[in-house]
Amino acid sequence: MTESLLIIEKTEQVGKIQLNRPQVLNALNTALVRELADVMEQMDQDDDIRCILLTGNDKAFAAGADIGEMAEATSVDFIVKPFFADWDRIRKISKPIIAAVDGFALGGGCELAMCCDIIVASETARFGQPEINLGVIPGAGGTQRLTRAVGKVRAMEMILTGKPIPAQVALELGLINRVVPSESLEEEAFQLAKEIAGKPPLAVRLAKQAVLKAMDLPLEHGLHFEQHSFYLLFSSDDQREGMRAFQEKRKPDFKGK
Ligand code: CO8
Repeated sequence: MTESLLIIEKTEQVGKIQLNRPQVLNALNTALVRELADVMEQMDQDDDIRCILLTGNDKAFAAGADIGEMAEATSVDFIVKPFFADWDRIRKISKPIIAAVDGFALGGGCELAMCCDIIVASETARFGQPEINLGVIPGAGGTQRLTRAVGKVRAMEMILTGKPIPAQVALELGLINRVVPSESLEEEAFQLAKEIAGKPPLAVRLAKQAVLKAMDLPLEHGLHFEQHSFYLLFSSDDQREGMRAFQEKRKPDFKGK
């Protein structure tokens, strides 16, 4: 029997997805990325899930795209088979995604972590874009997202040398949110996911979209998007509930409506 590429669990409104190709350090082959996009889209539609948590194992979050699968590919293969279509599906998930990274997050693994909205890493996690050593460059957003996250000169060094950086440096550069001991990674990331899952879902969704807009829109357009999203939330029940609960000094009960 073939083992599942993903291990899926749903707990307290958090949808947990664990990459599961440990024998190849969770190398991201086409089948795995396809399944990941499928599961994330299902979770995006599932009202019982309000935050997604993506993890690997203690050796690797993911050590990149599957080199075995790519080694003999031609440019035409990349045009004909939509290799990046599933990455685009992941990019469009509207619920927040937290990456819990232990071990290697290299190449496509680092790019996958950067597709997530928040990155919690263990002390032993390592982030890098080593594609240069294989005669290629990052292809799933690495040159763009890494540069936006850490700035031109740092991204340039990482991408041109291919050398990974330890979690603590990634934290100092603003690539990740926090570094925790390996043994508490899962719990810390889950608690953060649970905290976000407790927030009003519509506001969470629009906040995620608005922050992502800041990455690629000029300020004027980004502000416009933010203001319209702000107005829109005043037609939600959760806005009434949130503000009334504040006035009545009680805990709000958000329904996502
Ligand atoms: N692809 C396929 N197999 C891999 C990969 C990978 N990316 N990484 C590790 N493996 C396999 C190894 O071949 C090995 O298999 P086997 O036991 O059968 O020989 C097993 O995983 C364990 O790996 P190692 O023995 O090498 O473990 P080490 O602890 O000695 O080294 C490293 C760990 C440093 C992470 C090392 O495995 C390594 O350098 N891996 C490759 C990292 C890399 O270059 N990643 C970038 C890949 S290219 C990419 O990601 C482009 C993304 C573009 C977007 C994708 C669109 C499709």
